[in-house]
Amino acid sequence: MNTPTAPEAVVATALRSASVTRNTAETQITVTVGLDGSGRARLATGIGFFDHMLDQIARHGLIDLEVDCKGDLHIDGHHTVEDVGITFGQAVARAVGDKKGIRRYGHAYVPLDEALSRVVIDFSGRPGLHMEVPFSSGMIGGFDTQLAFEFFQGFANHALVTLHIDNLKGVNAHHQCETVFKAFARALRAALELDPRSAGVIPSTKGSL
Ligand SMILES: [Mn+2]
Repeated sequence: MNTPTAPEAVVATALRSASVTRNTAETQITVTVGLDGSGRARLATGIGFFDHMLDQIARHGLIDLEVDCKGDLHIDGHHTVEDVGITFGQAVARAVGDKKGIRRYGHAYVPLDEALSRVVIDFSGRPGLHMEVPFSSGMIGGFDTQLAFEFFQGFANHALVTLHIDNLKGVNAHHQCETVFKAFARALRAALELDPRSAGVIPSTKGSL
C-alpha cells in the first residue's frame, strides 16, 4: 500500500541548497551551499588564509561549500573578500527560503589556545553587524585583518541576519580570526537547524521573517 507523504515531511527532510553567481568588473564569483551537508568544501579565492577561514565555516557549520572566485587581487584582497561575503549571504538566504522550521537563533563560544570568540546570530530579516575584534596584527599571511569585517558585513546585509561578533581574548591574530570564523560556523549551524517541535512554523509572532 502506498503511504502518502505529508507536504510538511517533504519540507522538513528536503536538502536546502542554492547556487549563486555574481559577476562585476571587480570579481566573478560562484558560491554553492548545502545547508544540510557534511562540511565538504572546495575553495578557490586566491587568498590562502581566506580559504582556510571559509573551510572553518564548512567544517564547523556542517555546510557543504563551494566558492570559486576570480577577483582583482592585483589591487588587493578587498573586493574578493567583500564580494564572497555578499554572494555567500545571497546563497544562504536562497537556501533557507521562508525560514519555516528553523531555530532562528544561534550562538557559540569557540576557543583556540589563548584566543576566545563569541558569535550570536538571528535570522531576523533585518541586516545588522556589530563586531568588536581588536586584531593584534594587520595582516595574517596574505589576508588583511580589516577584511574580516567586510566579509561579515556583506554576509549580514545579504543573508538578512543580525550578527554580533566579539573576540573576548586573544594574542595571536591567526588564532583570533580562526575563533571568530569557527564560532560563526557553529552559531550558523545552530540557527539553521530544523526544530522538529516547530516543523513548518515560521519562528516569529509576526508570522514572517
Ligand atoms: Mn589555522
